[in-house]
Amino acid sequence: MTEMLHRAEAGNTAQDPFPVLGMDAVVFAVGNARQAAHWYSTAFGFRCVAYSGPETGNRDSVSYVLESGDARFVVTAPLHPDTDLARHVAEHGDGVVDLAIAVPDARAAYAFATGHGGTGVEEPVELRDDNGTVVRSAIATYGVTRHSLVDRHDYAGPYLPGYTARGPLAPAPDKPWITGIDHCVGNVELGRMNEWVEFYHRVMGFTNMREFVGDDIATEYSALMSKVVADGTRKVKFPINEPAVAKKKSQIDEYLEFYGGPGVQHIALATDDIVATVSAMRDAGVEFLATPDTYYDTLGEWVGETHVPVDTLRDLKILADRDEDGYLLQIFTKPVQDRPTVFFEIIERHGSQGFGLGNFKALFEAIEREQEKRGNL
Ligand code: TYF
Ligand code: FE
Repeated sequence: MTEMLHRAEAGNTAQDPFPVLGMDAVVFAVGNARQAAHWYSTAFGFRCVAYSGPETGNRDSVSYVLESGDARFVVTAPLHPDTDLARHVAEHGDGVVDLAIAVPDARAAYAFATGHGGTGVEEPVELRDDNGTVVRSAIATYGVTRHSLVDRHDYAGPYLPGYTARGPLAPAPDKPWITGIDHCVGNVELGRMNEWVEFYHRVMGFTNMREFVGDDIATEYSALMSKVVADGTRKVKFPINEPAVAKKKSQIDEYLEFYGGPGVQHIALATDDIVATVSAMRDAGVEFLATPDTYYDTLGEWVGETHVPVDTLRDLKILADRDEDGYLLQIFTKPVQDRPTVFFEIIERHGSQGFGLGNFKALFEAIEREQEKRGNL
């Protein structure tokens, strides 16, 4: 397993050219926002906090805003076929349209990004209501995905002007199952990963994190290459995958085919109690990838002790990995819509700031078993 560990130097964070505060929201375009909001409530334990739709003067779309800990999801659906949002859903299926980033200054962030070759998709605007002002701008990233740059320090409303407060759609758990967004992963076309890594360096001042999946591993069995970029404070982490030419059809190619191009592959959600969270999600009907029992037979030898007994990890099919900084526990859902595109990861970190490189073989074999069932391997 150690041959999988590639370590490179992290970037210098002394002078941050593009300060960020964290993820602001993950915005999903969906076919039916009401049902998506209900599902993220009952199956992921999110709590509805805000709404926009015809009742609030929005004639074209419906949006629900959901929160769990520091994580915010927005699910948005079109009301009419002749809109960009409707065409987006028709072409790509349900998926992520915006990885919105909270910044201290949305004008400065936009100026930096567009001044370094980024494509602006929304000039800085001031959005105002009785609750204050939000300043927002947006730049394009891979595929038809955007990064909104959101400064809400002068705003007290539930989300954005135009949204009205709305209570839970289902009883929310007392203690959130999900505490935040750990990382957001993009899939790009064959041979384009380094261009997108370079994009995040140049346009947003991000630097590489040390873990990556190189050529050698890719052709051996992972069928993908991967590098991770992050802001200077490591609050926003974006791994980028590209397919690799390997023995089998890459899971990344399957995604690109069904999504109709590059896009967000998975959102990793942080938890501080993965056993309770995964148990609750399983009880609610969320399907996770299965890890064979043999994985757990040797787990103790290379991961050592974690605070969760191996038998519990085995029962719930939770994966574990360790590096010199500590360990992490993680698990992956199956795709959460009809198309084999977006899925989620649940992750609990204890020191390790990695991404589970030690699990890539077991994980990719599990993904390939699902690909095979779909006839896409
Ligand atoms: O985000 C990561 O890098 C890990 C591993 O298709 C991973 O979660 C990488 C690629 C992939 C699935 C998981
Ligand atoms: Fe991940």
